Amino acid sequence: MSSRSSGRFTIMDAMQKLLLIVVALCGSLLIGCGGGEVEPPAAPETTPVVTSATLPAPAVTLEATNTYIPFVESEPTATPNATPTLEATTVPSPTPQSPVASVALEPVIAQGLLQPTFLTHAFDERLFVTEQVGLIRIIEDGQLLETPFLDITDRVGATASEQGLLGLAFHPDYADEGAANQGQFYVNYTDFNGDTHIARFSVMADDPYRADPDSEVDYLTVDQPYPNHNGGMLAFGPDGYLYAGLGDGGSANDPLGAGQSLTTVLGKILRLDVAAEAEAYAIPADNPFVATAGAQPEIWAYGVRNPWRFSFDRQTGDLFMGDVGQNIWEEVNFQPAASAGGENYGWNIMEATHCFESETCDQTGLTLPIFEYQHDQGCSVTGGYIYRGLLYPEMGGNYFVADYCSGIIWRLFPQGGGWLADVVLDSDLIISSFGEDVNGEVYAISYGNGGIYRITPGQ
Ligand SMILES: [Ca+2]
Ligand SMILES: [Ca+2]
Repeated sequence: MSSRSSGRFTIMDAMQKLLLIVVALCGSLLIGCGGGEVEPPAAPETTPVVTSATLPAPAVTLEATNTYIPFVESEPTATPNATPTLEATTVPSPTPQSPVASVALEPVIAQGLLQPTFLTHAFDERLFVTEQVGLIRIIEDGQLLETPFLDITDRVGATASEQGLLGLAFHPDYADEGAANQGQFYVNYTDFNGDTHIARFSVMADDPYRADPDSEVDYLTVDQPYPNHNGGMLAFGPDGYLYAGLGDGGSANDPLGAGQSLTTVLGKILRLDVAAEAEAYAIPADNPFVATAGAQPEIWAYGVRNPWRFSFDRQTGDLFMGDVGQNIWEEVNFQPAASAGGENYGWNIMEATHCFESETCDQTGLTLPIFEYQHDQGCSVTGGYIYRGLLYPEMGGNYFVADYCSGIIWRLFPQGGGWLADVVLDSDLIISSFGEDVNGEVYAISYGNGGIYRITPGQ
């Protein structure tokens, strides 16, 4: 397949990349990385911080990046990689094919979206893309349709870089004629107060290209003490429950102690039964903390800082979760499909595999990541997908993850009880998210220039 390589790296390319990095660091969708924290004035801070006053408005970002022509270059396959392979306690099954050495990005649309944050499907060939301001757009046959699928800009607040319409999941029965949840989908957005909403909407009965903005059923509202670390991911697990990621509330260092506290839903992965009742969610009886006094029964796993993007392996049901680190380390976590929940992913005792701001720490009971990288390779991890698509069988079993600031894409592959991690592309995109279509093809979402790119094998 064609890559986006445009030949030699030129001064113009270098300048474009520098511009992109500056834009990325100065106020676009920064998912909780240390240098981009949007801090309240009174919050204690130990790290260099870009204050909200210095952040340009989103429109500035858009202008700056709309003129950008993406340059994506395949990595030489022989490039050595300094990233260590971390030992994992579990290796997913079945054993996949082989690790890919490089990937390329093939544009589906090269521009046109406004600050896209996520991509998914509704069990047909169309791609559904969220825009941060509060729109869901449809791409059909390579064309971005003009009329939005959903417009809730009247209730979505996106004044800070990590706010807005952040997540979307179609109910597994969305396309099932006569099912109770037919035509229903779920979104995660922040409102004008910055508070999180997980809400359900319904498609119009007579138009599969339009959803009804008045159909909202607000399932869960979560007070957000700080503008950043709002999580945002929604995904249905193989058990049919809706999983939602919530960050630690924000600021820096987890001032609320949310990650390690079971009394708050902040800093958690939640698991909700949205099918049992018509107008509210129910708590699955086997959620791990339903019998724990004082614990929020929605909690599935805890100890996360900002689990911006996670995904279920559509073949095995295993969970991969990127958790955005603070100043030094970014991480990817793995949860086997057989997990009963209750994992403690470590924050803020640890940042990835390192004791946080301490020489030593008690690691008892913590689940450590399968992959980490340092901030010399980026600033904010964008968790992706394990490839199970049809077009490129040679990519089967490879998990792709990126860094938001650097545009680097890594591939993880199980090997020898651990995970082989290598850079497979150093792109110039600001990758806000990955997405998966109905056939399992994987896409990179370019926040900066509003494009969607299919991941293909490299050359
Ligand atoms: Ca927050
Ligand atoms: Ca962790």
